[in-house]
Amino acid sequence: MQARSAIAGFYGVLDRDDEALARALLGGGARVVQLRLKGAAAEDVVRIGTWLKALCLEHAAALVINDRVDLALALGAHGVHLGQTDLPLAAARALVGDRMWIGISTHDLDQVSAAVRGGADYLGYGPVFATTTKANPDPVQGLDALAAAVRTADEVPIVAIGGITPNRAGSVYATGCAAVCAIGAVNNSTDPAAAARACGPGGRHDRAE
Ligand code: TZP
Ligand code: MG
Repeated sequence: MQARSAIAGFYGVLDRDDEALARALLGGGARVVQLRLKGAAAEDVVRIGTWLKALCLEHAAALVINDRVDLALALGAHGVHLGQTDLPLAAARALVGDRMWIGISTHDLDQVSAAVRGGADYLGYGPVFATTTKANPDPVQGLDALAAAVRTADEVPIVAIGGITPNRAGSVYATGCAAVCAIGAVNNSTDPAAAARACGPGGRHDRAE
């Protein structure tokens, strides 16, 4: 699977041990699910990642592991997602080679340029809007900065993240980003599959919040 074809539309994040939520993300159109369990024990990430990988494969979707290259390798995940203070891109690439996508979180244009130069397979960019999901978030970037990031990244697909809701998704896609991630608005929804679908490229983006 190519990152450029999978990083498209709704990008799901599983942030808890919840198979029903994982099924809703995939049923709602996620082509990628990132397992993001901040502070979890390695054994829990591997246990949850094992059933999540099987579920992703059933849906022809990709599994990405947040933060931990070692656990991504142990799970045979499709990719690993690294922040600016995680293992540096070059060191991660030396470990995984071409076996795994490396996604890099970026928060300004210098970080975008550096990640592209370093050979990242895709980028996260944000927070586009204010978020309460992430501890100590970087400054809000806004839609114009997201559009500039998309231009800077050129062929490298960008996942927009941070404070995105179904009714904001249309303006986010209008920047040219490849994919949209919405954690709180989807995972805390009473109908996460419908919320995920509404954050996809074919979703309805005109609903009142
Ligand atoms: N990186 C930048 S913002 C963010 C991450 C992980 C959290 C996004 O969560 P939400 O609920 O979609 O704002
Ligand atoms: Mg990280």
